[in-house]
Amino acid sequence: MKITKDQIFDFNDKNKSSYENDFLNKKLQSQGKNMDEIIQKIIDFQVAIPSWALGAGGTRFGRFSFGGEPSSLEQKLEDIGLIHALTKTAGAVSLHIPWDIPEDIQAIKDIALDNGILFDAMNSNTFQDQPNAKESYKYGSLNSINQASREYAVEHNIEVVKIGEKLGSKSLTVWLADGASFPGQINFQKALYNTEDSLKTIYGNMPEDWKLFIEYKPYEPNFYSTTIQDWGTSFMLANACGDRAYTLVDLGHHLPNTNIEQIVATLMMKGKLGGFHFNDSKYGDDDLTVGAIKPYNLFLIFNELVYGMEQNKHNPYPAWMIDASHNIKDPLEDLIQSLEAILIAYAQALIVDRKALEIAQLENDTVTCQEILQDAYRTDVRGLLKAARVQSGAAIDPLKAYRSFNVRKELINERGTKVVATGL
Ligand code: LRH
Ligand code: MN
Ligand code: MN
Repeated sequence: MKITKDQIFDFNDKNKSSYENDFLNKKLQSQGKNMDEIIQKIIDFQVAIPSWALGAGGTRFGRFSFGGEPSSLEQKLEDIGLIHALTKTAGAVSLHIPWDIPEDIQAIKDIALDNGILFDAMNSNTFQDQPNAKESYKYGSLNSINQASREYAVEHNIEVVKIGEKLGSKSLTVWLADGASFPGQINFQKALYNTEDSLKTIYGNMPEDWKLFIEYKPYEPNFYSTTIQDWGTSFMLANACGDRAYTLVDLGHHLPNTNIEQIVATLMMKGKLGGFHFNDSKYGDDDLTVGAIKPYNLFLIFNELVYGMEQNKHNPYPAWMIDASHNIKDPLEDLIQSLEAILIAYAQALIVDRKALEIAQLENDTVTCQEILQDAYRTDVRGLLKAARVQSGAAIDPLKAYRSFNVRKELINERGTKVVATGL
């Protein structure tokens, strides 16, 4: 299935009555802000869709298929193409190898090009043993005490970079499940030493224009210790690797109540925030729809991201990706909801009156500081998103358009009801 420009145009024509930005425009002008520049920033914001989020996810207790899910990489790219046609915000894919090994590279590149999709960071996978694996990752991969497993994991990462090079990707994300489930199981220092050594080898084998993103996570699947458990460990490893190695923040990878916005600020000040995985959580790494649980928190994080993007020019423009998955919603609708939440938080952060905030901070006027942030957060910015969408050729209301075009029904007609998607 493909959504045409004409379909979007007709939809927007029928739904155009629904936005009005005059009041907000006046308010922004009084702060010396240009609304058109803000709208352009919203248009420019592109978020990669991971290849593993397009089928219904599951838990270790079960998985409930949705019907019409993609069963090949080609179909996954087509699904991202649908989301991108509706939103014009999903112009990139992040591949997980070996879940999505492209067999015919040129064919994959052609489909991506046809759908306006770029290849963002490649993800390696050393947390599962694949059929016919020569070495096992049962007791770790890059951190392993077993040299053969370590080398096997390093080789896999180098292989992933080679595939990425053919596709036009420019970065590798490494997330390691490596750790221990019981005290005494591993030697912390040796595990960290091996991890650093392995990452340096991977880094040394990357092309000079590639970046390495090191993702951290406090627990799961290991429940006693994880070798790269927090941003500090990731930051330290990135520094050990070199200038093109960075920390990657996944919103779900923090212990409850961690101040993620402060982590973002710290990393950006040091020029080391490379990548970002969006999701939301109530308990752990729940991978829920972005903004579904803690939207104010998401806004506070974006507030630091926007500040960092303006102030810390030595920090590269971060690679954005949605890393969400669950087992009850239509995955495409869920991704559209996530994109909406991301853009809302971004737009709210863009309209923060930064000059007034700086003055209030200088005067130690805590109440005004809080008022300024909450004023932005409490502003309905959905009209800005709609204006951005009309300009970029996206559907003014992507979710409504998705339903009115009967996308899921069409996909089920094309692909059937019983499809097994690859991935988590
Ligand atoms: C680990 C993680 C990481 C993986 C993805 C499937 O929890 O966030 O980014 O690649 O999930
Ligand atoms: Mn992640
Ligand atoms: Mn995760």
